[in-house]
Amino acid sequence: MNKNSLTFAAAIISAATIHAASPVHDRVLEYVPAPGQFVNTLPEWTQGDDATVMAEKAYAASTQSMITLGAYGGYMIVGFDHTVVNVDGKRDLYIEGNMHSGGSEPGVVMVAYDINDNGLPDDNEWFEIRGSEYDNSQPDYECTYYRPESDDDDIRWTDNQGGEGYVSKNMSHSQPYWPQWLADSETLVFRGTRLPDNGVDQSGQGTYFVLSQFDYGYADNAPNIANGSWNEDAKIDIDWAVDSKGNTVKMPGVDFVKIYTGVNQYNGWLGENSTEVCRVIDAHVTQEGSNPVLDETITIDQSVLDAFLAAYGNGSSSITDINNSNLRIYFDPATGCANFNAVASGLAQVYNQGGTMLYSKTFAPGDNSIDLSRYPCGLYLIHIDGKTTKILKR
Ligand SMILES: [Ca+2]
Ligand SMILES: [Ca+2]
Ligand SMILES: [Ca+2]
Ligand SMILES: [Ca+2]
Repeated sequence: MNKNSLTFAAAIISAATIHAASPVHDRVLEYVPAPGQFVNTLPEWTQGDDATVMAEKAYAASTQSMITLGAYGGYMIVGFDHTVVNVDGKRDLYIEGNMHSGGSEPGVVMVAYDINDNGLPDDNEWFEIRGSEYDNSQPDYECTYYRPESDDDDIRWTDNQGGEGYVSKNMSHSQPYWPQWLADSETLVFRGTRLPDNGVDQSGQGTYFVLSQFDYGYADNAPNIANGSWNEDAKIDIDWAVDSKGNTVKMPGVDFVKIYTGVNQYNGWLGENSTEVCRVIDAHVTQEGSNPVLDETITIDQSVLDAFLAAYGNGSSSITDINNSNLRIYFDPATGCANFNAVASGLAQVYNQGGTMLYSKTFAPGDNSIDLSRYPCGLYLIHIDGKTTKILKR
């Protein structure tokens, strides 16, 4: 059974238990900062702490004070004790940072719905939040940091765009900048979107940098509070989620949030641009502040969930590298058709498990349907241009 068929039963059980759901993230699944001047102090690493202990410390620090994500790419992944619902026309996630005027350090936000209900964010469950700088950003960016010979050395990085530089040690922070629980790794590699530089040297001499705020869609970018309330500019609308090609994805809600430092810039004595994160909060509350209260009257829109699962759910499968892109095929139980979107024309064939060909037809670029409505439920093999995947008719 999966959670999508258990919604009603779960609602009955949760009504009978004492604990109300919390709007604040209730765990940190991964904490992997890039090197930086607050790494090993926010939160503090002590001898013997491994990645599991540091994720627990990151949870405590993020809910009680703050954590650093270090330089470009450093990240954390959080989970909740409930699904944060995507409410139409409203921003759904409120992310606290330590932004003050002239000190924006934007973090890219990614969101995941636990499609396969395994309690973990799987690679194919993530979608990026398309913030205001999406079209000015470098996609598919990769940055590699090299462990220094000595803890006193600056930390060198290179990227996949021909760039290189250093995370420089400074006088104020003498501790190692390399995450000490990852001391066995010779390199740390981070991949994602690189946001445009937002630091401007007002002095012209590298002594006074102002880090300007982006319009919307990032963590640690806007002040937490505006006019005495949670700042709308520090909130994220799940409707901003896009797939890897930039197409809007209508998600029913979010079970996991990933935040990573999105700018790769060194700002004089301020040091590297590094995102800080505190609490990640379901914005649908009846009470804001330090003890927010979840609005439990808000529920997932079943039609949005059904459409999302039809497009991305368990019935879908994908074939990699057809005309240099992934081709996703999904079965729509309402029509009995297997649907896919092709970038070029080709040949589609369907076989049953006995090896009998049921269908063979050329297709055109764009949306295509293979009608399986007259065949029984079960597993089918689909060949697209000689490559094969399986699809489950339900
Ligand atoms: Ca929304
Ligand atoms: Ca999952
Ligand atoms: Ca910072
Ligand atoms: Ca900050």
